[in-house]
Parts: sequence; structure tokens; C-alpha cells
Amino acid sequence: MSIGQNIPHDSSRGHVTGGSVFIDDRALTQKEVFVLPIGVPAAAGTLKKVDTEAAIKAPGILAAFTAKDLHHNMWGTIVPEQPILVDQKIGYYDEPAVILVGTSMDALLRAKPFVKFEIEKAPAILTIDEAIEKQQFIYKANAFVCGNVDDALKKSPHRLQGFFECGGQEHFYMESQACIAYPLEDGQVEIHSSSQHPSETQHVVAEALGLQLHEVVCIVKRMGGGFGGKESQAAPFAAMAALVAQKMQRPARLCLSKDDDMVMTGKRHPFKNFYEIGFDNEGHILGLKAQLYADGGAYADLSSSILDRAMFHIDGAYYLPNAHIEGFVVRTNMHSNTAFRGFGGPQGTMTIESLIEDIAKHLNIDALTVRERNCYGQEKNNVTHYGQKLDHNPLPELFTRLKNDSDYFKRREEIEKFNSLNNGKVRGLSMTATKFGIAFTARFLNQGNSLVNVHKDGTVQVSTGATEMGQGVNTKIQQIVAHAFGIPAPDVKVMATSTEKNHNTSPTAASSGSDINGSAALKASLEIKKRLAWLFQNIIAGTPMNDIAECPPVDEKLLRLEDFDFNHGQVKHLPSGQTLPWADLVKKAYLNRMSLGEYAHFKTEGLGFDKARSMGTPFSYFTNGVALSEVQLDTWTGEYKVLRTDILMDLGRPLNPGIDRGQVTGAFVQGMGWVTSEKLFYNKDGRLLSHSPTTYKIPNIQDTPRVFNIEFIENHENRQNVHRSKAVGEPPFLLGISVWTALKDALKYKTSKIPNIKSPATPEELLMELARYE
Ligand code: MTE
Ligand code: QUE
Ligand code: MOS
Repeated sequence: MSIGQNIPHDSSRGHVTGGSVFIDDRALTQKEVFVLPIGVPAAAGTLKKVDTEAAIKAPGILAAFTAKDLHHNMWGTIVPEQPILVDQKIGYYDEPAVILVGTSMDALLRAKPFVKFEIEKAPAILTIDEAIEKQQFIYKANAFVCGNVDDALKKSPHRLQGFFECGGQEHFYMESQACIAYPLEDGQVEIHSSSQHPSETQHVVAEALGLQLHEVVCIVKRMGGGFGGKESQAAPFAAMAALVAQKMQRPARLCLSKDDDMVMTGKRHPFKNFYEIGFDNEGHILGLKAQLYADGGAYADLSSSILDRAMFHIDGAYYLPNAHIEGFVVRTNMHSNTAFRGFGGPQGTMTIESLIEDIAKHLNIDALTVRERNCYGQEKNNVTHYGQKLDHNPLPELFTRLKNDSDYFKRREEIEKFNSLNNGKVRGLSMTATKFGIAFTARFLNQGNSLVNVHKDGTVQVSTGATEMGQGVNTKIQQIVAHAFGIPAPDVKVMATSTEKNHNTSPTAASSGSDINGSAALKASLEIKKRLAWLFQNIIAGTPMNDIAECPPVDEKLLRLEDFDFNHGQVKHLPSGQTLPWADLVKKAYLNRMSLGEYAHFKTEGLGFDKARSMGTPFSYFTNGVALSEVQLDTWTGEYKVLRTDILMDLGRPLNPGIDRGQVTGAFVQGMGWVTSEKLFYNKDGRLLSHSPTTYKIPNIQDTPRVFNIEFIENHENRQNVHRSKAVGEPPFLLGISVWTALKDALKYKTSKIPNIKSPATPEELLMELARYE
């Protein structure tokens, strides 16, 4: 019951009726003030002076604060090197430097132009190439080495050399960065934040204000989307609001406008990846040498972990017998780039998917054939370039099944016929894969804790460190707990995340929110279940109620949990057939003075990666899938449509197939947006020009595939994770790449050379490439 069922998302009604409360929906409290961060009008240089005098005199303006008002101005999830407010050195254009406080947002916006900056400008570094030239590095990874790549390349009958480039991506969550800080007694602060990482927010706020961690509580009810953008970067805005709350002893609300959010916050990392790949006449990859360069922007943020994940995913779904992979994060004068769905994985995998298209063109073989020849095997060719062995690898089955189910070769023939008409339209077809490693590669983050409280009427409240951003983690945890107790899902409520209930939480990220927190919730539930079974066993044995001792530690001889069936709101002792309603048993436990609450800690087992040698087991398991996309490109305008996409995924035994289908759909569309229309434009000073929905093009409903099929295979073997489910949040994002490779495939019909396009493949990008063929 409950597990594997399509119960509705716990906020679905609220989201469509307007009942769901986001940060800015919270009622105004007495004396509450509004906070507006203001950014610097230069990408590099020194901030000499900020003049707020005129602004403060404007109607409705109460105060202005700058870096010197903070107890501690540095933050950074991995390396604390980023100022909350610019002190002297400017990192990027529109970097927050002043916070203006007023009685209304209207007053703040009217006063904003009166704030004056005196800046000594310096030349800005705005591209990866410039940063390499000037040797500006944030991080250099240890190389990943397997086999002997130089030897393999030397012996390869064919070699290709070049570079692959992909752009950044704006998160475009519906709710911008937002928080409200409430001053409490004794200098304590309570922060309500739209954050994927409440513990980090608590930490940054405490440090910025000179408080200790136990003086700050961070509460997250939900986010209107996060997608990685609120993992680290919610924290500095919370610190700004908290500073105002502390200084003025008034509640302070900071909710960014879409435009301010877009210019001030970091995005997906653009990458430039240099490669040399060797292969034989059949297209078998013999060796890959690559150097990955990620644009970290002005500060470190999570860039090092993101680069690591790109290096882990450079293999895509393909076996690399010999590889030498190096990676660098460069420092530029751009907004500090950050986590975004896939966390570097897409930038790594897209490189090899692009290379497979190139190999196919070079050898004049179908790209799917090249993919199948290189696909990781089940018995052999099943060890990654970092030494992790694939367990129950479903990739060969996924490729074969989708090829057959979608009539790949028949459609290829039809496309060839269509393209030979030369009617100003050209079609392309491509299948790509995702093999996404599940676990934080930073080992210590693979832990979580939960608090389960059973009330006297038998209903349950659960709290974990997981934050709800639309992905359905609350619903999955609700299902896990309801299933454990055998009660209806509506009798379980997942409560707002708070650092007061769950401490030292990891960010809800790496797609492992449901894995880790669901496991912790299950563990706590099982402890309570054990106590209730013990009580029931004693009742059956006739032990007088008040004499029932504490539940003993697990001992098969004293208590056999399998003898008890918790289902349909009843608890049944199977050997005797005796039954008690769940709520009655709960009440008896209370009267007998037994604890009906439990806390549990969970850690993911089996992880071990040796960073010095770049070898080991960084991941708990992999989530795999394949997608086939067909596109039609107008060769006169460069415009295109996705005619059809078929997706086949292995999600183990999904906890909620409906929610997972939503995740696959959304992730795919977000992925195809990244590789097609979502282009970031900056002027020569490094100012973001595409800073609003009118200038930045995310996919709309008409851009989605005309025919869109999503299916799951059955896999009952993922014993590594809770109820044999698999993480779903990020893996299908990588399938959006199939739209880009399909466009590249279409171009192949127009040239004898290997098409050379960047990502995103905007109509302009494609038209320019087509123009080179004439
Ligand atoms: N789905 C929705 N609706 N909104 C989001 O912000 N974030 C994605 C994914 N799916 C996101 C989403 C990202 S980046 C991650 S890491 C996972 O959800 C996090 O949640 P999970 O670990 O519980 O799957
Ligand atoms: C995937 C992720 C994250 C990650 C590694 C992954 C992530 C994250 C961190 C991280 C690393 C070091 C730290 C830290 C966080 O690593 O989201 O605080 O010190 O935050 O493979 O999603
Ligand atoms: Mo997701 S990028 O790990 O928040």
C-alpha cells in the first residue's frame, strides 16, 4: 500500500488554488521592513565609495547598510572567499554592494537611483579563453587516469582533435531568491528562506551576524523551484535580511525581483572541453584524452565539486578502455556560477555524445551503431574510468529496447528519403543516454536525519532535512512512512524543514533528497513499529498493561517483527490472527508510557573514493535512461521543431511513478532548453543583457516534442536504495542532449564535413553553420 502508487503531490491542490504559501505570501508582521540589495555597475575594479546620503533622505527609506556593517563578510560553501556585500574588490557586474531598507518596495525602487558608486574600473576577464591566457584558476582537479592513453591514441587508426563548448543556463525558478528574518529574544534570529540548504543558510547567517549556530534557526516550508540555484546562493541574501533584522530589531523581508535575481545570482557553468579521441574502423573508442575548463565566475562556490562531477560523467554511457581526463575551474568576472540540475554531469556527458556523432560522421556509420558498440557491458567493459564497477547495468537493454520500440532504422530510412527531397527542410534523429551517478561525491554529505512523531489519534508528523522544491520529496517521504505504519497517506504530514528539528543537514541536492531522507524516515518509523509490535505481543501474552517493559533491543528470540502486519489501519499478529486498530494500539502505547517519537540518522553505505588516485566507488548506484529525438530544421531560417521524443528509463521500483514521470518530463524539457534556446547575452562590460523573460528564451509548451512518450523498464534489483527505488531528479536532464545531437545529425545531411556547432544550438547558430556549407 502507498509505495509505488500515484498519490497526488502533497501541494498539488495548494499550487492550483493559491493556498500554498511561498516566502512573499507570508503575512506582514508589525514593523516589518523591506530590503533591496543594489549591485555595482562594473564587472571588475575597486569600489572606492558608496554614497547613500540622498537615498536615505527619500520618502519611506529607513536605512542603508554596507559591508562594514557585517560582523563577518565572507561566505562560501566550500571555500569562504565570497563577500556578502562588495567591500573593495569587485567580482562581477551587479554584484550586491549596498542594502537599502524601506517601508515599502515602491519606496525602495524610487530611491534606488539616488545611490551613487565611486568605482575605479579594471579590465574584466569575461571568457574562459581569457582566463586561461591569464592563468586565472580557482581549482585544478587531480587527473583521472586509466590504461595508457598516449599509447592507445598512437595505435588508433583514427583520431579526432578539437574542443567542445557549451553555454551557461539561468535557473528560472518561479520564486526568486527570497527570505524573511525575524529578530527573536536574546539576539536570536529566525530565518524563513527559499533555500535548498537550510543548514548552510543558518551557518552563513550566524557567521555574518557574529552569532553561534544555536542562536539561528532556518525554516524552509517550500521553494517555488530551486534546480540547484538555491543550494549555496540562498544564504548570502538570508544574511542581508538577517543583518537588517539584527540592526533594526524589526522583521526584514528580502524578495528579489526576477531581473535582480537574474543579474545577481550564478548560473550553470559554461564549459570549454579540449579533446583528442582515438577509435578503430568500427568506431570502438580506444582512448580519450580531455581537458575540461569550467567558467567558475568570480568565486569558488560549488565549482570544484561541479567540475569533479563533469569529469566523472565524461564517459556518458560508454566504456573508455584508456583515458586521461584533466579539469580546471577558471576565475572570470562573471556572476559566481553554481549548482544546476546535473551539477556538471550534463557538460561532461554532452562532450562524448557530441564526439560519438563526430565518429559516426567520420566513419560514415549510423551514430546509434557507434553508441551500441561502445555501450558499457554487463559482464565485460563494465568498469568506469575511475574504477567503479557497474552493477546490473541496464544500458544495453535500454538501447536495444528503445531502438526496437521506436522503429529506429525504419525512421532513419524515412528521414533519408525526406532529406533527399531538398525542400528547404532537413530532419535529424539521435539517441543519447544518461548514466547518472547517485551520491554526493563529497562523502560526508551522504547522511541525513529524521524525526517521526506519532500522535494520540494515530496520525503522524515527519520532519527531515529534505526541502520541497516541487520535486515531490515530501510526498515520497509521506508514502514511505504511511507504508511503514500501514496507514493511509493523508494520515501522515511532512512538516516544514527546520534546523531546530533536523540538524547538520545536507543540501537537498545530488538527486538524493528522497534517498537519504526517505531512508532516515523509514529507519525512525521502524523503531516505533518495533515498540508497538512489542506492546502488542505483550498484550496477546496477557502481560498486565503497566508491567510492560521497554522494548528490548532487536532480538529475534524476543520479538519477530515479521509476525506483525501493519496494513489498512490495522495491526495484525499473524500467528494468532489477533488484530488491533492502529490508533488503538497507539493510544495503549501512550497510556503505557512508551515513546511514540523517534529520531534516526542514516548514512549511505559502500562509498569510497580515493581522491589522490582518482579511483574507487564515488556512487551508490546509477540511474540510467535513453532518449530518441527527431527534429526538423528549416535550412532557410535555422528554426526547428522537435517532432518526436521517446524516453525509456530505469527508475528501479518507483516510489511514485506519477511524480517520477513529472520529473522526467520537466528535466528533459529543461535539458533541451539548455542545448537549444537558452542563450545568455552579455555586453562588452560583462553586464547581463538577457535578464528577463523577454530576453531569455526558456522552452514553452509549443517547443516541447510534438509526440512525447515516456516509459520505464522494470528493475527489481536496486537493493542499494529505499524500497529499491532510484533517484530521478537530475538524471533525465541529460536526455535533453538528444535534441542537440539530432540537430547535429540533421546538419550531416548538408555537409561532407563534421558539423561544428556549439551549445546552445540556437536558430542563429545553426544558420551560421549552414551558411558555411554553401
Ligand atoms: N523538480 C522541481 N519541480 N523543482 C526543482 O527545483 N530540482 C531538481 C530536481 N527536480 C527541482 C526538481 C534538482 S537540481 C535536484 S538535485 C532534485 O530535484 C532534488 O530533489 P531530490 O533529491 O529530492 O530528487
Ligand atoms: C553532487 C552535489 C553536490 C556535491 C557533490 C556532488 C552538492 C554539494 C557538494 C558540496 C561539496 C563540498 C562541500 C559542500 C558541498 O558536493 O550539491 O558543503 O564542502 O553541495 O556530487 O549535488
Ligand atoms: Mo541539484 S543541482 O543537485 O540541486
